[in-house]
Amino acid sequence: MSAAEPAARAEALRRQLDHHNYCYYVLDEPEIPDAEYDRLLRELQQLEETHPELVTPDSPTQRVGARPLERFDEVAHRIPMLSLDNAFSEQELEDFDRRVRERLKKAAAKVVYSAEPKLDGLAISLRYEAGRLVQGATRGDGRHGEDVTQNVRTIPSIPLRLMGEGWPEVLEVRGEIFMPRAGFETLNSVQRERGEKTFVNPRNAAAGSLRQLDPRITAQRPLAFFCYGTGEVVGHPMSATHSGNMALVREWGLPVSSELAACDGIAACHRYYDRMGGRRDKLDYDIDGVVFKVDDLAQQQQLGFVARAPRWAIARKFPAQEEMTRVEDVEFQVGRTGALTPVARLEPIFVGGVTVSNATLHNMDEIERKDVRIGDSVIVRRAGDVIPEVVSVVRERRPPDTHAVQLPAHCPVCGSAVIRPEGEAVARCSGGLYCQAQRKEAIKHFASRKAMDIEGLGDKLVEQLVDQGLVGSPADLYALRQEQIAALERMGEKSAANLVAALEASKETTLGRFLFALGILGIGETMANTLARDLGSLDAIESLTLSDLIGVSASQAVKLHARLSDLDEDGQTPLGRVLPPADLKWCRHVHLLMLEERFATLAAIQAAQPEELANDPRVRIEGVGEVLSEKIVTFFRQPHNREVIDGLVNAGVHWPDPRPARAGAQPLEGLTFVLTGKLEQPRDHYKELLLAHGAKVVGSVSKNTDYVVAGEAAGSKLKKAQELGVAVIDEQALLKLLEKQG
Ligand code: I6G
Repeated sequence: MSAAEPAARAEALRRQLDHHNYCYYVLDEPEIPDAEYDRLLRELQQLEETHPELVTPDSPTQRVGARPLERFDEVAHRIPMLSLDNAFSEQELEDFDRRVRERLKKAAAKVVYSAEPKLDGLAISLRYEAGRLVQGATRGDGRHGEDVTQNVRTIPSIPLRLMGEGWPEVLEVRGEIFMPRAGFETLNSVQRERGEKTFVNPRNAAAGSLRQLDPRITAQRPLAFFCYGTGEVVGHPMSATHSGNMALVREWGLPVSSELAACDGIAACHRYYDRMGGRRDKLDYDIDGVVFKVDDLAQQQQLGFVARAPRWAIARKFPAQEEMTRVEDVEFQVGRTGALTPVARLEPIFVGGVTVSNATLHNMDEIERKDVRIGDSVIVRRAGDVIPEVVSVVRERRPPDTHAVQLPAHCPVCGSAVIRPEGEAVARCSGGLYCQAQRKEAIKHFASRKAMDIEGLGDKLVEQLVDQGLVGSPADLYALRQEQIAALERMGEKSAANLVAALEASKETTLGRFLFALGILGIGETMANTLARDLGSLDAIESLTLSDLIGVSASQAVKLHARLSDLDEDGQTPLGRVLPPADLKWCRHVHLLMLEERFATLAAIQAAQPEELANDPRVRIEGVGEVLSEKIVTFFRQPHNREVIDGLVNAGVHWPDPRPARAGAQPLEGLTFVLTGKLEQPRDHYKELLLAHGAKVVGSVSKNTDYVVAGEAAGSKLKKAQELGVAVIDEQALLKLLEKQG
């Protein structure tokens, strides 16, 4: 390479990397795979290592690197960072619009507003000089903030240099730094794994991450940025409207919300607010309202400011999703699988648009982790349709007379012992179907849409049937007589007849649905279908043994044999009672159970040759490991479960062979489908058809997907399929494909 070549190559690499960074973080439309990006970055790093004189401050290699600070310096904002007035009702927004029109002397005309969601993050000002990022500052008191330049440089969606050309000599942009929800969840699970403090919400996580003195910590946090306005601008006329300015900064590579829209008059603002409210929980980030701004900058100037807020903008807030209240008591609810869930009984509080008086505490580990005590003041969160939860305790408000939450020793519903295996977060009632709560939940699950799909058998009806002793297990449902049902509360002849017909119709099902309906711990809808497809019949599933599913290799068998030979037991001890040897990491209780299944006692094992202990599993089912194997086999060994299954089959529940084409090959075997968008028939219908033809149906698109079936309004999955070059077909094409296979 000549002397000029490394410099030219470094600049070319910087341009490419800036471009791909923009595609990935700002447009959310990557053009190259991550590995290719990493390769380019490595090449630039190596080049800069060999030629340190080529390193520029805005090189993508220089996002992180500065040393920790002792403290943040103060920054004076040349143009103050204002705050916003709030409107809490439609009327307050109407009043704002009336004031605007009156001041503009346009009382009879409509004003054009620019609208965008108000992100729940931290306000920031970014300063670019000659297109280079030179400063990032927090809002502070609006006149003085903190210099967090080192930290904002680590945020990938913030360009270190502006794109394109013709940008102002000085460009200050204002916006919000936030943490997307998915990043927040990942960050908290990492914090939890490391035994470190978790964050209460994405906003606190974003604030905590930005205010780190060590930029290397900020760099590891999934922060993002949206620009919502400009500050000082020198050497450029900019646009005559706010939306025009946002279009300009977007061209220069700064991220602007894709939700930014113009609203012609106040009625359009109300519609925008309602629409955004409906989508609030589906966005990737938390928002707490919508900001409306007079779009015309000359009009903005005419309107001016009052105190610290512009007269030309307002935030119409959504109902708060977090509020403070007091824990009056903690009770335990018993679920279908016997899991005890602690539920906080709260002093009623209006949050997320409804009055909440119960909130989940998930499990005992969560109670310990959050240190929740009865009598505490807590922050409760209710977002959308999600079950309200206790997020944290307000420790400063803890009164002296709080008391600890105790896990009950006995099930609050049936009195059976409560078991919490060591190291497990979930405590369970050991009562099984003897427990009314589990019975009710098991029957609700059995009847549910994705299981036996018994129309008209809702939760309230199940509760009545169980409470009145008419139904004790799912099999009893099919013995119900019309007059028994008609005599129940809120039932009549017609609804009873409908339910009897629905029960009759539900008898014709699929093996996958039937297995799912049984409610075996750990067997969700997908796994039930996999078992049905791979094993083909209920008989084959019922007769599975642990050694069919779990293997012990020859070398493992030698080690196991040596350790078990050391044990000095009475010769008759069932292996299931022997603890797995602590020095054999791979060996679990289930391996001993498996050997017990084959050898019956420890003495028999000790007498066997090591190679006799080794075995190959007969069936390998994707996703079935040691834990699930034990659950499946244990379920079918319980006499009461077999009774229920026999009862159901005797009542006439039946299904076609899930592998009708087994004699030949499964026509769609080996193909993976994703269903997305609005289809004319329910997705489950196609899912069952595809599974019956041997295909796999998964929820997300990857390079391993063969077909994406896209209906109306298909969104990100369709986009991803197009990016990855996965075949996209519509519903008609899918039907043709299925028809062709017969
Ligand atoms: O705090 C803010 C959030 C969002 C804002 C803002 C905004 O626009 C979408 N706009 C202004 C003008 C101000 N604060 C002062």
